[in-house]
Amino acid sequence: MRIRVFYHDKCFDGACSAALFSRFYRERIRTDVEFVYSGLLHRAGALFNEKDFDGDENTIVDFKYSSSPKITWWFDHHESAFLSPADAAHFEQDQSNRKFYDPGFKSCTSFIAMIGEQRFGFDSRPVAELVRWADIVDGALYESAKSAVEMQAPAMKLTMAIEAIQDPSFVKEMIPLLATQPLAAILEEPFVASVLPPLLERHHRSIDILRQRSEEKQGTILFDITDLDLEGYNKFVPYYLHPDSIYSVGLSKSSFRVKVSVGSNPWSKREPTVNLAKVCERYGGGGHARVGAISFDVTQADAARKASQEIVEELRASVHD
Ligand SMILES: [Mn+2]
Repeated sequence: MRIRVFYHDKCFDGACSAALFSRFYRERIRTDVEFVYSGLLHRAGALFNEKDFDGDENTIVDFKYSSSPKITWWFDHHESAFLSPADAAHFEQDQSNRKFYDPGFKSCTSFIAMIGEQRFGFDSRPVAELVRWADIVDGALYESAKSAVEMQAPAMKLTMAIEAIQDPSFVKEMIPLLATQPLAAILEEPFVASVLPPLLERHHRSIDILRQRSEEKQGTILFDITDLDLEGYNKFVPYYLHPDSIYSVGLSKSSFRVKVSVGSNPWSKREPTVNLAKVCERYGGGGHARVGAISFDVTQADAARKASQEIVEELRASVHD
């Protein structure tokens, strides 16, 4: 029996969700299974390829809903979970008891742990460390911007590697370890340990670059690093550099997309009032109320820049100081 697990790629919670789902499935659904992992990324255009849903069961975790009959399990906690009202209606009518959605959860990992426990008798105690850190990382529950940027805890080093490493086999190799080993032990694995020093150096360089490139006005930071190979930078650096900010809007670029990242400062003394998922949805993106993103095709850099300008203006206009 082959179970294909689609997860939000380049995301700590996405990888942890895939790991926890696999452990849950093996312990509570059936033992004799082989898991095959496929990362999904937000991009301009179609997100899913029906022909990729080739497992005996196909699961999506921490990513948008698909109404394909081949998808048999789904867990998500993003506010923007449905690509269309038709998809939302399709989910509402689902009676399988295998598709679950709750945007109130800090991480999809903790959501899977709770559903597994309450509905399927799963014992989540052995994965308590994973669940706790998925909530901290995905819910931005760090005590300060400094602690979010300093990379002390093993989970933060793993997050940095998951977000920055381009080779798709890296996260797939890590997933089976995440729900079975302590996070500190995963750092010691040669395929992880070997990539950390250059990534830490790149992280420190990115702080210097963002210091030069970011500008804060009316509580809103704007920066453009599309000319640099920096996708996967730590998203808390802007708030570390501008502690009084409320929002940030950043433009970055990779081989297949130009990304507009829209976030709010988790340590701001002023409450953000704008729902950023809604703002991003207007441009075809999505996310959570306090952090979202929009992906443009790599040839649409001008449209991305225009969107970022409009969003910055909207956010600045909403801030009264
Ligand atoms: Mn998540």
